[in-house]
Amino acid sequence: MLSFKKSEELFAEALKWIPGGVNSPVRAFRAVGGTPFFVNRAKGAHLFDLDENEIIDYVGTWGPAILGHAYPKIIKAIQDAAERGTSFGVPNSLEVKMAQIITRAIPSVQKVRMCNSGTEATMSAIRLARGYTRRDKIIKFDGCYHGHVDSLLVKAGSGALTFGHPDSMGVPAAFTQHTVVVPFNDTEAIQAAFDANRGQVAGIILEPVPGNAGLYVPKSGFLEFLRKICSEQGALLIFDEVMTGFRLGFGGAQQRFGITPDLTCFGKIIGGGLPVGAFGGRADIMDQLAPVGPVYQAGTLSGNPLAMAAGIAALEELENGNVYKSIEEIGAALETGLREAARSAGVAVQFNRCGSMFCGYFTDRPVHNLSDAMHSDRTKFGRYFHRMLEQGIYFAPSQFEAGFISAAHTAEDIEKTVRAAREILGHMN
Ligand code: HOZ
Repeated sequence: MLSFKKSEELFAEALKWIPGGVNSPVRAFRAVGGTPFFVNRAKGAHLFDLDENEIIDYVGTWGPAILGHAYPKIIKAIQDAAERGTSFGVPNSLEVKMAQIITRAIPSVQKVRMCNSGTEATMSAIRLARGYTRRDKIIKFDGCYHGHVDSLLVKAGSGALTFGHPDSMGVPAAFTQHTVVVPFNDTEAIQAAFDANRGQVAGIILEPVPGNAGLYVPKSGFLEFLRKICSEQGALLIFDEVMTGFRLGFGGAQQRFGITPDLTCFGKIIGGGLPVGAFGGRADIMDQLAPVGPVYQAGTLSGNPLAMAAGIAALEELENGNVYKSIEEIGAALETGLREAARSAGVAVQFNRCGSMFCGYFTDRPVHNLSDAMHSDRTKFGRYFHRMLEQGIYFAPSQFEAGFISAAHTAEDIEKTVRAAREILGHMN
């Protein structure tokens, strides 16, 4: 059983100077109790904390680390770029190269604008959709999380849901009056939302595979329905692929499900672990952005050379390597092992997986949307989380987050994880 003594001491210190001791709420372990560990270094699929514990990591810095931590080609690219300067505030050639890779990978993206986080990407895409359509209403799904954008912090997932504040204080009601929230996988609710807001809907924004209330997948025909109704109603279909982009395949969820959105938001993997975001789509829509068009969007560090270099190194590796086949296989092995561990222990678990993203819910009912996810026994999840961590296995510290597999996870990592789960679940009922 691992001890986290040094981390506990440092967290006590952090609490004095940083709100909640963390720079992003989901890191604080509040949903599962206890205190977070501090990472000293990371390599491949493993984290090494202050106490020198070696921990198998299924969070992967919340998505970016698809190749594993400290990937040599990414580190080298960052070092080389840093030698030439860390920020210019004028165009650099890496921005063009990044745009070429993204547009080649994702045919729906004809032009792309870089920014600095997924939040900036979704915020800007929403503004652009409103500017392009000259309409105000946005439809979103409960449990989907699109960063901490004012107008989208309504029935949101991730930390907002984990801490019981899916509607944040500090967001004036006027800022969310144009946000219409519907349940995921519910075509009737969407039809009703369009009927009630005829000619006013600028777009629908969604995570095509929602990964911020755990993980559930779109039912057959659901994404096709969204595409069709948006086209019929003159609204834009906006895919938030901050998590799924370049993860569920080189072409993201849109390639996996064969759907063409009008706009797509990116982040995480395209920065190779450095802060980044991007949004792109049809050229006629993107050309509404300043300086060409009337929709303003900007950023001092947008297209930052270090983030571009790291992201390009990651994307080139993904484009040329065997990563997607390998993480699909690792994901399948983890799913088979954990399902079997739960079954033999007699613990009801719904294991949802899409490629290298997964979530186990402690419930006997299938999970297709937020209200299903809410049936999970979160006390059980918390116990399971801590027992696994004590064995050196780190899942996201909340029932309402997805797990991530990287190409660096080995068969040995999976075996160790399944063995620990079998033992722990066996003592859970
Ligand atoms: N999208 C991540 C959570 N699902 C972000 C992590 C964070 O909020 O720190």
